[in-house]
Amino acid sequence: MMKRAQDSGAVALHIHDLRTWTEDKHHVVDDTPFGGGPGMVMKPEPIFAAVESLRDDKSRVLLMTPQGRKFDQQLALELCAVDHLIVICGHYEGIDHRVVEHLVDTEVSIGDYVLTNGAIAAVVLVDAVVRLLPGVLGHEQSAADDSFTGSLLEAPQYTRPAAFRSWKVPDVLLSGNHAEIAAWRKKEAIRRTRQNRPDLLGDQEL
Ligand code: JFB
Repeated sequence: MMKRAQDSGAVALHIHDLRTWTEDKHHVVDDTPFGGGPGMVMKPEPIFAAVESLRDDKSRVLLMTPQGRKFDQQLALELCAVDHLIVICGHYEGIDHRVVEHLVDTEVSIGDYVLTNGAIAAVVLVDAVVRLLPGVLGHEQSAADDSFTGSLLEAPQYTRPAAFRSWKVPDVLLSGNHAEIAAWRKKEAIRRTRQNRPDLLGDQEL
């Protein structure tokens, strides 16, 4: 998807090594934390130099961090309308907080689990945003139909064969009755959402 999006001109992706913006012989980007504690913290100077050399007035600066705003489809839709995203991917235990306070527009977390570095999270964010760009998916209706754009999970899907190891595809899907199929899908979507993601149904808790 990313390759085709780039080839079609829908998006350009550039990956930068922060060490490019260091001035010391060993290209050091981290240091020990003030006040003590385990691990290393990313120094502010290379990050400020990198972002200030890359940004323009249409840029939005994101920082991948476990402390960020939870990434969801709503944020993906918001970000796909931005001309230029700069995604800072940290490593180590953390990042000098002056970066957060004076450089970053939005701190983003892809979920409540702990990764080893921000680049893994950035791949997830970029994938979710790029597939929303005009012309990337090809079949334009699907992005709008997806789970989470509405408030229900998608209904189960089946393809041939109609019987596999004695497990049969629901008769209604073979009936050709489009109104009945739509009603069945809605019922199954609600069932699945109640089972796997009751939080999406809100207070009614069906
Ligand atoms: C993102 C990261 C680390 C501090 C740092 C940079 N959902 C997510 N979980 N973990 C990350 C994330 C996002 N987005 C994440 C950037 C960095 C984790 N680390 C490692 C681990 C624990 N505490 C460094």
